[in-house]
Amino acid sequence: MPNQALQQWVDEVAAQTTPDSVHWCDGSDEEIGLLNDMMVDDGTLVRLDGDKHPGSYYARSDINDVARVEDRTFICAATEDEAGPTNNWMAPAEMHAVVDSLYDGCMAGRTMYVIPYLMGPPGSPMSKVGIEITDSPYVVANMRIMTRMGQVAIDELERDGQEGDFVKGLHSTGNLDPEQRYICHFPDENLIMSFSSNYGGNALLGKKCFALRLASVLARREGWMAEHMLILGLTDPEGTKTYVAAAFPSACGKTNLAMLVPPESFLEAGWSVETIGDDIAWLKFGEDGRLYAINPEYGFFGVAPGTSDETNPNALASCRANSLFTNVALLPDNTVWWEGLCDPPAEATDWKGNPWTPDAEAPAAHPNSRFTAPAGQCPCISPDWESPAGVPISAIIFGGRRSSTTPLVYQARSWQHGTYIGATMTSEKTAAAVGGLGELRHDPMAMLPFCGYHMADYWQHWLDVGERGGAKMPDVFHVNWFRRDAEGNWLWPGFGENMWVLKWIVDRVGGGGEAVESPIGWLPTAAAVGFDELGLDPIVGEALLEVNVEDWLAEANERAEYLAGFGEKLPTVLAEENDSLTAQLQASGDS
Ligand code: OXD
Ligand code: MN
Repeated sequence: MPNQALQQWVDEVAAQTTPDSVHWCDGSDEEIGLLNDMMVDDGTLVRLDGDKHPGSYYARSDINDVARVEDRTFICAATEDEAGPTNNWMAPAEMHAVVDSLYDGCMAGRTMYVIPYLMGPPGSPMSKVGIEITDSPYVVANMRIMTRMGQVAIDELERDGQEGDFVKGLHSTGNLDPEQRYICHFPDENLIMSFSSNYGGNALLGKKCFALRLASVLARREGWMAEHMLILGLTDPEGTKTYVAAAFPSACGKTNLAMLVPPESFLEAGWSVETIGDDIAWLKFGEDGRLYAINPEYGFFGVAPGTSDETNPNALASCRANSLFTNVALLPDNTVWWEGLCDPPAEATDWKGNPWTPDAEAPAAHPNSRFTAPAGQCPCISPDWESPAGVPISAIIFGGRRSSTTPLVYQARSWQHGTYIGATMTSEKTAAAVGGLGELRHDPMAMLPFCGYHMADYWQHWLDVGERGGAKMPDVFHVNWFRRDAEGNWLWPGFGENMWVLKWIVDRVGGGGEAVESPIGWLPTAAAVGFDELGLDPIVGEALLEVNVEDWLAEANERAEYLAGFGEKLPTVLAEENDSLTAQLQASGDS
């Protein structure tokens, strides 16, 4: 039986949206079987080949509904200052006046699904409950993969004895009109309202809306961190485990890094890599004063193009069965294909539903096409991935797509310096959000589209957490797999070979690893990151680790302007870190 607070909210929503019926999702196999059958019958889904993709389905979105819409995403905090300059803001009452009426009668002729879901492992003090109400069975099918759905969430509410303590998410497909598309967050009401989009990041409300935007607000209030980070575990040949978390902007390879297959030489030596999560980490202090992380999600919502047996065999194995594919290409034998998977098929139906052959100019799969796959199916999923206590984090890695300037890897001198590095991260834009592909933009801690409050307050929160953790805080690093030469060729092989960089990071947190000081932080020696074993041309090796004084002075100048844009709220230590970088660059240029 649902509790009173929950039943009351569901009744209110039903009275407003006037669905034909209300269905409480229990997350069972039987329930999803019936829903999938229904969606196959009405053409929402195509059932994929039962041998090659058992229990899996294919979907196409509306062609205008393929990515997150940052310009239509709002943080409706009480004041504009609370939302800060990086968020769209509207006062709660004003936004309610705009969006509430969109829901009047919007579910007429449809079924209203009530999805109780749990973010985090059952029984974890870090886990939290959400309820999503939606009129989209496609959203239900995705949420069932991405979250722990059903009684497990209701039980958790009861265990806490806080029956009203859930995040409300109200979603309707509306008519998919982009002009009516709104993704609204009301931090003071614990409420998300999403209208007119079925795209994952806009409609699966447990993910970006709850686990990052609203959770970041809760985290600040309650003294923890909600971050756009993968979590992975590395075991060295002696059997010592090191867990790291890494923040990269959307579609910059978090899923690939989280499931990395080490090169043969590492495997032979006894190294292994385990996945805990590929997108979101909630981090909290443990009793020993260290930061522990859980993955609040239950599945992967991964970018399909570029995923192959070479680049990420573990992701492919994860989505072989019981998965959902959206906006990839469909083959005549009811299997799926996307650019980069393998050689192009002779014929396919593209993501728009049109016939496609390899001489077509446009790709067969949308660049932001996705697979939704159960995390438990990942061959390298960690035995600790559902540990209620989480895993202790030894290193935090920032990264972005930078074709120039930023070296392969460097290490911050302190937590404060690391916070500065995260705060001033920039990356080239990807297809995960609408607009501006390839443009360089600031994406602090990879949280630009996901921080639910003032970005400068968020930086202060990082600094405060660092004060509290002191010497027990993780070491901080920055990586860039995407540096190119003058002809545009990648300098670094990436993928499995990123293990060389991870090994250096593990060595550094263990007190070893050769490093040299530079104005931007500690750099590895070429030998410490395997340039010899990789047979890299020394010129390429030098370019990968180069800190060009002129480029970096220009970078520091631009950063100074960016930071100044945050006005009075900017923590002064971040401006000081930037001044110190400039001074060190100037000194090194003079010598
Ligand atoms: C995602 C994103 O889908 O960051 O994870 O856009
Ligand atoms: Mn993401």
